[in-house]
Amino acid sequence: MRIHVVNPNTTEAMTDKIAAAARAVAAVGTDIIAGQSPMGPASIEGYYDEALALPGLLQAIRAADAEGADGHVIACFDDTGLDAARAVATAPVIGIGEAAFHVATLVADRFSVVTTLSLSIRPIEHNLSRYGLKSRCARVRAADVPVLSLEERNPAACARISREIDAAIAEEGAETIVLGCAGMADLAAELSAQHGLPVIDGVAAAVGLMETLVRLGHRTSRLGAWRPSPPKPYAGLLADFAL
Ligand code: 5HY
Repeated sequence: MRIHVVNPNTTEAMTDKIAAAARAVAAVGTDIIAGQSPMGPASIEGYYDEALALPGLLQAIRAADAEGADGHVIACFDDTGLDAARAVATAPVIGIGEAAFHVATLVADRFSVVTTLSLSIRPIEHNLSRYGLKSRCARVRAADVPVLSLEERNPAACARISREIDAAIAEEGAETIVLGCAGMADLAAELSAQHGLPVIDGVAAAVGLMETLVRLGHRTSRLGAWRPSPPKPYAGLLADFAL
């Protein structure tokens, strides 16, 4: 099977890190097709970045879909454009946030999320509510590390994330931790060993779940809102995005 893993931001170093995390868990026979948005923000922190990451992300997903991808993984923790992507892609689509939450609930009754900036907390909380998982999340915390500070190995950023994990265990009794950024994908194993609890990376979780979806032959249902919009003209810069 061919799984398209797309980074909705435009930073190549993050795309490389995401691709490595996906390939590290992919089963034999699974090809990871790693890609990134051809336009938009270098990182996604908050609603404005998220909104302007959408055209490039959807363009990348429609292109990979036309090339026969068996599934799409959106590798940004706020599940950028997940509904729109599910509406237009013929193959199933999973966001790394949603995937990590579901995996967390399989190994713990309550989990905490450690994300980057406080700006990212509310979008993640909204997603938890939308997915019906708010009651299983003890708290969404921010380590106050910008996304792009995670491009390369950054001991100071790792130390801040680790401190938030200690606080999550001590203050809200977190039984497992979900890492709230694709840029943290390479930290899960060492943080889990260091803190003695499951630490979940969404990229790995999404690849595992997508392999199961494809193996079971499940695709996005077209009976609800996850179906293409009726064709109509688009004007201006987005003229080429008309369906
Ligand atoms: C991410 N932003 O996973 C999110 C994290 C965040 O560019 N990749 C990004 O802070 O929302």
